[in-house]
Amino acid sequence: MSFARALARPPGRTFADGLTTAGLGPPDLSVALAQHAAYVAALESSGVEVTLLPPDDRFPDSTFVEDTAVLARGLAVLCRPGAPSRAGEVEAIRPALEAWFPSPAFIEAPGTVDGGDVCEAGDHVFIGVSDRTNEEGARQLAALLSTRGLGSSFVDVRGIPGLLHLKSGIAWLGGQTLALTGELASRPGFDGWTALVVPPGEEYAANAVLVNGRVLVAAGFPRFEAAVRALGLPVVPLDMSEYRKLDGGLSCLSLRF
Ligand code: CIR
Repeated sequence: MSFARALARPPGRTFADGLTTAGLGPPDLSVALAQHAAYVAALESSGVEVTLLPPDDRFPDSTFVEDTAVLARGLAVLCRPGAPSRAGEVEAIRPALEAWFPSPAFIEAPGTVDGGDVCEAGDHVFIGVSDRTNEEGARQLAALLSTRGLGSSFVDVRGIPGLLHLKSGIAWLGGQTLALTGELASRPGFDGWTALVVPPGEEYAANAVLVNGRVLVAAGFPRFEAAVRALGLPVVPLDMSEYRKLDGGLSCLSLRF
């Protein structure tokens, strides 16, 4: 996917209070900040101009900016996060987004959408129905995307252990190729797509990001990394240990457009 810009927000001092199911212990803020800086540098060296927003201690999960909006083909949809503690993040990021998207659309109640449940794959968008994104929110989003010529389909990801959002288990790798965890690959909805199934034990690596011809991947998953390289795609491994402790991945840390 080709991106000129991205928004990102380093974690704030309350980061360790973020939502989590990972059971990996509390994150270390100074390590997280260093990992964030490396992530931003990787985007910049991939040709993306990154606007860094100030840390926002009011919202422990606010570094996961991806969940606040869906940006596609000049359209910005401000989300309605499924977790009550994250609701205020949308208003907090709205002015920064409006600098680029002056007339955003909105997900309206009772719909909920987390951006992490939305996977753009060329002309198609997969929308995960999860514990955070409900069917009403998914329907509203699909209608908005269709105004930009984007087709969409829903993938029910509820009940998959360890999978917070759709994009915790899927990445678009260009053309018709998707990286998919085994669990997700076995769900309906991917007919006609070529699946690169993430090796068992390396599921966390499925949350990779294709940026201007390179793939940002979480470091420490050698079989997945080799499989992506075998597709002819350059790989940029990034240490994500502290974000993983809060159920977060690479895609969550930026809004790309
Ligand atoms: C949460 O539970 O909302 C955060 N701790 C993690 C959000 C990760 N975001 C994403 O996968 N897009």
